[in-house]
Amino acid sequence: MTSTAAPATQPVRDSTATAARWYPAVAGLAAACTALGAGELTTAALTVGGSLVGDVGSWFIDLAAGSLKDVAVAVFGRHDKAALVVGVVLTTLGLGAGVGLLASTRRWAGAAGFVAFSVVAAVTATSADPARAGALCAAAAVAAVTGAGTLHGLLALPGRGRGANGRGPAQAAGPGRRSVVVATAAAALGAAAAGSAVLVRRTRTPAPLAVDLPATTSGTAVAPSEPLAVPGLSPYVTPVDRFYRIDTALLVPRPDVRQWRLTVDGAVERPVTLTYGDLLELATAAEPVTLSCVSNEVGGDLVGNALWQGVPLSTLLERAGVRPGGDQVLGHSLDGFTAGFPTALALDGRPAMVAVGMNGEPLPAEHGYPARIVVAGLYGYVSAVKWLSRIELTGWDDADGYWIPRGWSKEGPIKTQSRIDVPRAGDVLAPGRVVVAGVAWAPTRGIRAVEVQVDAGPWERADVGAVASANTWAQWRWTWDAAPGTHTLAVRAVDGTGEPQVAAPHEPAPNGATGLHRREVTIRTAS
Ligand SMILES: Nc1nc2c(c(=O)[nH]1)N[C@H]1C(S)=C(S)[C@@H](COP(=O)(O)O)O[C@H]1N2
Ligand SMILES: [Mo]
Repeated sequence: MTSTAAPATQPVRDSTATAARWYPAVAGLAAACTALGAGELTTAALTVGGSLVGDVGSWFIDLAAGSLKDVAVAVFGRHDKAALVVGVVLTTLGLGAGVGLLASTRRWAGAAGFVAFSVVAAVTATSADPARAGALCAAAAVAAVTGAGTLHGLLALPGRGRGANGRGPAQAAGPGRRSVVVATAAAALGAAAAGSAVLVRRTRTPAPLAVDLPATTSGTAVAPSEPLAVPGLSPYVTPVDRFYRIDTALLVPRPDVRQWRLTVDGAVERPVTLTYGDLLELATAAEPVTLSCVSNEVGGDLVGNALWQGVPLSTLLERAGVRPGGDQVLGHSLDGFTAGFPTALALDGRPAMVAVGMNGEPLPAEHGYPARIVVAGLYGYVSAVKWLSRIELTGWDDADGYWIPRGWSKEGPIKTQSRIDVPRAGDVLAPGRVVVAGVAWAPTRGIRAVEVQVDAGPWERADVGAVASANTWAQWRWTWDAAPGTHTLAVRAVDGTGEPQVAAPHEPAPNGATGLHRREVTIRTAS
């Protein structure tokens, strides 16, 4: 084969020069890798469950939560959290590359860059997780020293200043192949350290205690009567693995329950402190309660019904003795989240408890292990504190929960809502008998009636399934004699007080969406 390539010398010199230009960026990136790894390993060694990267991410969540008002309660649901961690890591690597480039002309810039970056990381992480301030600052310092040292070493490698082949003139200033190999090794070492940190964290994380929930002696059993069974219809009790999850926690808190305590304090006669064992012993009440997120859109799935087992708040408040002025129950989470609601609602007879069980099992980590608050009829953001550590009694105006200064209403009663589960949007179905089914909820008020409308036709009564109590959603079903064409189905509910669901559309902010759920389906022409 005949080569038409240009003489080799010119391109080689060019690529050497390019490599020389980019080598400091590669070195900076590698140094950032070692800094990240060292920082993670340090937090993993010094704390249970801590992470420098995680807490920088948490700081970002708190920042974003204040500015993205419309979506913020829901936005940090699932995948976004992984994306956030990746974002923090990529930003760090990018900044590292930048510091490397700066340091190639001004040596001091390497150390200065890593120190400045670590100070920012320490400050932001500590503001998100003040309880771990010492460990986070130590980790940031270790990261700074490691990063600056690695960068300095990589930029000073003897291979630098000689051609890639080791024979070129010094002016070509390409990095030695060895430098690139060493930089790659440093990056790999950093990645390995970060990986080990994950393992260390996992081994240091205490496993949940294997406990049996006590037998329940009060409360409401889930209705034994047969629920509506329609393929695609939400089951009356939502299985734990299908229950929505919403919280601001980047890393799920996993406390050691042997050390964990719940305190009830503030405006009380006698502050009370309970261990997990104390709480389990008292947790003999069970109630099915439908929980919903204020960010749930009309037709959305941020709602679920579970059987919660726990200690009635009334029991705990009685023990502590609420003083005059203690008219807000403010729950505090281990991760700093707070939510508050009127004390009167904890004592008006509705299910309001510190729950330790969900659907007959101890609470899963994602849903608040070891204990959380559940109050029937209130959106989660004003009540359902997970990873509960403290119940503080305060004056109504003396403290606000996490979401209140971020633009959401101080009070959050759940609005009456209904949803079509089947048919699915866009379904193409045969004409004739079509089962339309879904759920409707108005916790504490209950559902009196559900009606379905096809196009601009009359509102038709649906069958409403049996419920265990007015605090849960109800399944509903309606049989439609469907004619060919494209049709829009709509649903509306009437609550137990006779009040119809609000039909006017409104976005979730600031206190819950309203509007009717509609679905467009196509019915085939009979063949
Ligand atoms: N610690 C903590 N508890 C929290 C939250 C949170 O961000 N942190 N979010 C609340 C919100 S907005 C809702 S809707 C419910 C959701 O509970 P779930 O994830 O068990 O469904 O938890 C509430 N409890
Ligand atoms: Mo929520």
